[in-house]
Amino acid sequence: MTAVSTVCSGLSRTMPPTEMISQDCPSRQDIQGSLKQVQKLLSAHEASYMQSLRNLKKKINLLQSNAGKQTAKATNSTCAKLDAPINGRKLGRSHSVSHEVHFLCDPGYELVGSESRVCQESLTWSGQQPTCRDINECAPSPCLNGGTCVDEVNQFSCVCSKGWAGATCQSPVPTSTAAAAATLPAATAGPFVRPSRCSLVQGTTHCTCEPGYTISGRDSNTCTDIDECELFHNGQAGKLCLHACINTPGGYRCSCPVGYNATRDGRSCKDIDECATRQNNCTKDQMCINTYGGFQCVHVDCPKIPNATYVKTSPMRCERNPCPADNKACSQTPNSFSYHYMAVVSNLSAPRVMFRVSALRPMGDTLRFSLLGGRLARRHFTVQRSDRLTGQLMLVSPIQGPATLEAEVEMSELERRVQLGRYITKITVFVSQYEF
Ligand SMILES: [Ca+2]
Ligand SMILES: [Ca+2]
Repeated sequence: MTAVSTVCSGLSRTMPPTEMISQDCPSRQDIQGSLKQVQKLLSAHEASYMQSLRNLKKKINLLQSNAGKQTAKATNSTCAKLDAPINGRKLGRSHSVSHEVHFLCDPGYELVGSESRVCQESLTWSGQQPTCRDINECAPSPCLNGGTCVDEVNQFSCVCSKGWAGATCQSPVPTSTAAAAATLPAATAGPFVRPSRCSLVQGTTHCTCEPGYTISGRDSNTCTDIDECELFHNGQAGKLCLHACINTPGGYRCSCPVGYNATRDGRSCKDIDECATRQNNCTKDQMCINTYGGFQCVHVDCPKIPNATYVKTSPMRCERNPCPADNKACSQTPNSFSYHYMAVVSNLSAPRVMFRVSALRPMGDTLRFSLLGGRLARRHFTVQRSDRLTGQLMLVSPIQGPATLEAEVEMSELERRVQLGRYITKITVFVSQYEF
């Protein structure tokens, strides 16, 4: 009855005073009608309340079972211990489910097999155990004039055939059977041309040159410099220098672009790590990212998005402040933004995995991974799922440097197709000008 009286007085209260005079309290029929409406309203409320309760119960059950699984995992959910490859290293100590280990080889060795392996839910490792294979420095056939190449760790040596000497068997050996020596005057001057040394042996003249020179043409009195750069330029033997070759009188040398140092063998170039050696001008609030041939100073500013505010929780991460209750616009904005920077060389072969995004403690029944970002990112990248909790950013076509590309991977959590959370990972890829 209280409901009825409330309806009656409620009606009276909202009536303008002029109408109150002309209208009495509602009839019995009106009251019954109103009562039915209130009952309907109540049962609708009751149903929705019960539904919320059921949903809440389900979520609590889900959380409980997840927590249970995690305690179970914590006790015995590690993959078998992995060893570092011989002549290499293993990065990452955790052998728990969804953790990753990475493998590196010592200088002079190259990795064969999986660069990284993930401990899967089945308690087995993904991929293949890698090995470190000695890089074959003899592959470009560096020994000249029939010399035999001997591959050593991080270098090579040449066993020269008879009559040749030098690091790459580039120099003819003067004949030792000289009976009498006579030096003839040089026909032409200049550092690339030298007089030959001729000896008279049993009535025949034999002429030889200094290392790095050779007798060209019919004039046995003149030695000309061997242009090693030209000789190896397009030959099947491969390139003498990783970058530029400079011919010098009696030899050659390799040069590297700015930002690289020559390696010990003088033929390759190694990036200078400006970030580790303080050869950078990044300010205090910037981070130095070493790139091939250079470096980048980066600074993360949290995004400004309507209806939400973000705060930096680490130099590379912004998290959303809690949304006010019932603010749907806020709850649909991303929960967090993470920033990652990568340096790669130009023309890196594809397909390959560039980056992985994993959910540690996912909510809801479904995880979805997708690639956001512009046309350029879509031309070179795609996002794939690698296991239930992990999405990976794949390079699908090689990138010609120099270039800077940005890709955004979105991970969303859903429960019965309703979005619970969104997490954005922004990956910036610095591509070098050269393929090293
Ligand atoms: Ca030369
Ligand atoms: Ca660098």
